[in-house]
Amino acid sequence: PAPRTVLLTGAAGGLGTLMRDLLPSYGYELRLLDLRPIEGEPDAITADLSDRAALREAVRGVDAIIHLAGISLEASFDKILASNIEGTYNLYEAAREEGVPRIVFASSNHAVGYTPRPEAGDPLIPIDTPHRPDTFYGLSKSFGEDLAQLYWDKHGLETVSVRIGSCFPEPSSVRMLSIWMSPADGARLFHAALTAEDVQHTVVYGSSANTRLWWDLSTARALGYEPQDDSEPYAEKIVAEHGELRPGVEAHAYLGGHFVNDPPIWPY
Ligand code: NAI
Ligand code: 15L
Repeated sequence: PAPRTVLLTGAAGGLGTLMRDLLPSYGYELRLLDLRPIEGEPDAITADLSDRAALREAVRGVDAIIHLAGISLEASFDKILASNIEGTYNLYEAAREEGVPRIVFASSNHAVGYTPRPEAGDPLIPIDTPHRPDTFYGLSKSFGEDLAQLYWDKHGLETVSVRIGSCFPEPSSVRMLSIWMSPADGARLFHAALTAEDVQHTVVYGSSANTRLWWDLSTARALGYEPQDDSEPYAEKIVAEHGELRPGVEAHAYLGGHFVNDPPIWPY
């Protein structure tokens, strides 16, 4: 049966807020969880991913989980370890113990961030390109994808790992013209990931059908995802402001963009 009650972790965040607006129209009843309280949502669960008892209770009885909670940019290894690596493990354990059948995991393009971006005319980046994290943050997403594979192989817990590009109301850089996922397409993709049959562990790129797309959306489309948006209408203004991506500039050379060379707190 199609999932109805869905736990949304990271519900206070940017993407969580967008999805709280968009997913109910697909018929889901969302249970919300975040470290931070959410204004206007008195029933939201305020809990840290380190709190195993709270997670066990939070996942009890849901049909699926969309796991967005975690640090969403580069940070010290210790912080990434606690929130993204141990936190994601704690959530998977709670789901396994409570028999939740499926998780949609917010992976990131930064799991493969050191992959050179395709030049015009090059083939699209395939989904089975090797992990090449560009940060400790990206490394935690590579870990999450492997954890998801383990929980499928060992426990039969299904996951769709979505390597999200940039999901914001509008693209704001030249790189984002290639990897942007409109919020409406994000909701379409999460809906497909929740409802497709027999996903086992499927990894997909998460973006709109951008004219300047860098990666192969076929595994996402195989779930039933039909993207409706394209960043190209924003291109003229963004390119006029920033210029096209330039050869020889490190931050322009890889999928991960500036994450390869300017994490804000490097060196650790
Ligand atoms: P965000 O930083 O706005 O939201 C993350 C939320 O997780 C925050 O509300 C935060 O309080 C919560 N959180 C952090 N650590 C926690 C912990 N230990 N326990 C409980 N809650 C915790 O990030 P955003 O942009 O909403 O991203 C959501 C997810 O999607 C993240 O996992 C991020 O890595 C991933 N992602 C997002 C992309 C985007 O374009 N927005 C791109 C690629 C991946
Ligand atoms: C991510 O993984 C981040 O969570 C998001 O804030 C953006 O920086 C995005 O990647 C990106 O690559 O633009």
